Amino acid sequence: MSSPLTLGTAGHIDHGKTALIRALTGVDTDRLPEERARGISIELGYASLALPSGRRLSVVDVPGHERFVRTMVAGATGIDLFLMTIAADDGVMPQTREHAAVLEALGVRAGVVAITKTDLADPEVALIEASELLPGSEVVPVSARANTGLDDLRAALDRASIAVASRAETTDSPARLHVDRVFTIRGAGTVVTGTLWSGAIGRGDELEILPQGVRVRVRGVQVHDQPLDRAPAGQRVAVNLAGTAVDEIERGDVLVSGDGGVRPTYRIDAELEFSGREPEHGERVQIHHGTREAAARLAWLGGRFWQVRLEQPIVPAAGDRLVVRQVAPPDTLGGGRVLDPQPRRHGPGRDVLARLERLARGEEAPEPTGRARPVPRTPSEARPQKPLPASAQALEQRLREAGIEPPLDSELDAADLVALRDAGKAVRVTKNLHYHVDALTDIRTRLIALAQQGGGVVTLAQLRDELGTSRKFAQALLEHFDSEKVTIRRGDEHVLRRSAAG
Ligand SMILES: Nc1nc2c(ncn2[C@@H]2O[C@H](COP(=O)(O)OP(=O)(O)OP(=O)(O)O)[C@@H](O)[C@H]2O)c(=O)[nH]1
Ligand SMILES: [Mg+2]
Repeated sequence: MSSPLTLGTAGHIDHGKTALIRALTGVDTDRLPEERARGISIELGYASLALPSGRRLSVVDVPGHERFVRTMVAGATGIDLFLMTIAADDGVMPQTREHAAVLEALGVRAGVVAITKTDLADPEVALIEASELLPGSEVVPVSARANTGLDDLRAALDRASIAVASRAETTDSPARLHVDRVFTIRGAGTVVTGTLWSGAIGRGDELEILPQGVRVRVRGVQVHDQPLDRAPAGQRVAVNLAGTAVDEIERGDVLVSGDGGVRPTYRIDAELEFSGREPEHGERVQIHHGTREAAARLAWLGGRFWQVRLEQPIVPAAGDRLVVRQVAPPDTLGGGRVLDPQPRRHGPGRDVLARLERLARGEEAPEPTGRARPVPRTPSEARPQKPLPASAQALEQRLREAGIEPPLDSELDAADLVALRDAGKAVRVTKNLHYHVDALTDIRTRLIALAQQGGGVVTLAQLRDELGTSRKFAQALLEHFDSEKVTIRRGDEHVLRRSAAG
């Protein structure tokens, strides 16, 4: 059997993507009542398409509306080939171009163009526009209404598939799935779906959800509603997870095997190309990676190289694709490739450029200075490690001894505090309160034990008594552990999350 591949639709609103997928597969991917009422796609839709050769494609049907381009990008990451629709009566329109730019940025070059609605208009002009926009792709006139051209389209998709190497050949590599949906099934629990980028996932696997770091076990795997022992990469997979609740995972998170090698990062060095306007140095943009979207500043390093400084962590590997979009008005600027997923913070320079050139050519290029660093959890922690000055060491000692009741930030030296935080020794708990990391770890253990004694629930008064401290400190700590997703607030109670219970 040929290897699994994923096909993504693309094209302007109302150009017949969903109608064409229904004509090809029998599946109406517009499932939401709002989609049916408005006659447009809003969310990603999924189907399975059998080709004449026997190959089966996982289909992701995307919305064309200009307000949902971000959803389109989330659906298009991880696809192997595209099905671009251009309506015969409308021709190339703004989102035809924008989706083409997204596909280009994602490096998805294989695909077929369908000129749709040929029962309404002569396809001639659209055919010419299509071959200008996507030279190198086969163009097939079709009509979902009159059921014409569908066999030609299936045959063209078979031809386009041959040229694509399936990701299933990467089964030896660690598993990585970028989550696009999370839901519960009665009796089964939490299910996540997404396109499996690499590796394989099977029942019993111990995996991790990043960036949260929640450990989960796989209860079952399905591909297009069929249970499998083990699903290889290159297709859409639904994974039933034990050890996590639905509210602990969202679109954009990444399910990885422990040896995945990928880590959350707030910074990457990338090779970028812009089809439209080139961004300014320091410009704030939207970065799309996998199914995640995060704001970032772009620092120009010279040539086509940029450092991307993110406001939210992403979980990339070298070689992953990125899409760069303008914040306002929203538009796709371009995209490119991750060269270094964990660089230090740096500007341009001859050594930097030489190293990035080597990485771009696929050569090894170790960083000049030591690279072993702890996983950065916050942008400030991601700064390079410097030895602590003596005054900061003294402050560390003071915080450690203060334990549950540290002094207010205003009583401390701000520079030393920042140095401690950067070194991972101090953790900000409220706007003006830092704890020593060891004290906080200890408190977390006691909080979890206390909650477990109380049937999974803890109150402010209970934590205050347990720690023998004041209401003020207990309150600050509970808010911190709520935000760290150890507990979740329900009225006056704080409920221990299953993932934290260990
Ligand atoms: N006459 C005719 N109408 C079509 C054809 N294909 C689609 N339509 C109609 O065009 C309208 C839009 O079709 P959809 O398939 O929902 O378009 P879409 O590209 O999925 O739209 P979005 O997902 O919202 O971007 C619907 O009313 C369809 O019935 C066709 O081949 N011929
Ligand atoms: Mg649609």
